[in-house]
Amino acid sequence: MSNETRTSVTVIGLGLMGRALAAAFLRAGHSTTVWNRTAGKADELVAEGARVAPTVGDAVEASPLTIICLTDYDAVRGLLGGDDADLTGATLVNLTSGTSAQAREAARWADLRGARYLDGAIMAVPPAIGTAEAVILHSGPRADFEAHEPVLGALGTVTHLGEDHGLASLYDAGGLVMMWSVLNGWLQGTALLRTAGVDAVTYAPFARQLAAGVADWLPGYAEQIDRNSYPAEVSALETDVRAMEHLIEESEAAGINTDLPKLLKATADRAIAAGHGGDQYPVLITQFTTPTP
Ligand code: FVH
Repeated sequence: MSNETRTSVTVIGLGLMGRALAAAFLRAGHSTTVWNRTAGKADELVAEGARVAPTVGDAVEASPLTIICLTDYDAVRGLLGGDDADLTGATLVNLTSGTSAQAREAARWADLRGARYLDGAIMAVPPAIGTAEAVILHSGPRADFEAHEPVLGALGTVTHLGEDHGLASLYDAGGLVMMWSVLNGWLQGTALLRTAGVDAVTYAPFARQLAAGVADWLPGYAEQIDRNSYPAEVSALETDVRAMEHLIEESEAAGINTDLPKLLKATADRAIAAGHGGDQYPVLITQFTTPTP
């Protein structure tokens, strides 16, 4: 890395994630200032070359770019929303998890305090930080992202999603619901197979292949959603519902939990009742874009 791209950076919040962020900046050769409520969590980073700021205000003043990674937005507001720290002219990148509303509100108060503000979401665990596998999403003014992209790039694969500060949190939520839904489907299948003596390790490669195949359907299904047109090219919803009935029957007969199969069928039943039985599966978007009945 050239000297021009090695700039100083501050990290506020040295929990599991914050320590990984600061360590990645140090490895990339950036002069790194840190601050944490519990001071002892900085010890290892200091041994690696970090400087500890005496106050949170000093930490912000130490660098043109300040990364914040705390438990939640209340902690961020409590720490930086008062008069203890002068934020004038600072650029804050808040990688704390939260909602899109919290991100937009944080952008408003940062603006009132004279700071530039980017929100962000980390789609990775601490050991991945500093590798290309760590996906880190940003939203807010593109110019501010581009000004600091070389430094932010030390953390992983960084992407700017758009000017709306809430976008990173929304993508984060979209990613989490995908992750948990896939995992729950896999767990339901694993529970079923175990009743026949098939262990989780035997079922996992089959489930993995299936999940990858379903992932390949997404671009075509997304086009149907954007066109609001759902011709049954491979299967109609009323056919899928019969398979959902089998899934419920199998689960009941096996004596395992039926919550997930029944939720799947209830959602499809509502769409069929609304006249969509001959349409293809993504027509169920109509059940997700409206409030829970
Ligand atoms: N760890 C992970 O894998 C996930 C991956 C996805 C994104 N998250 C989000 O990152 C935020 C921080 O998570 P974390 O794992 O670092 O969390 P902790 O280890 O519990 O550290 C929390 C830090 O926040 C400080 N803190 C909390 N409340 C306050 C406060 N009122 N004032 C000042 N600092 C506060 C805490 O300080 P201390 O307890 O050490 O004194 C830690 O530095 C989070 O949003 C995840 O969702 C991580």
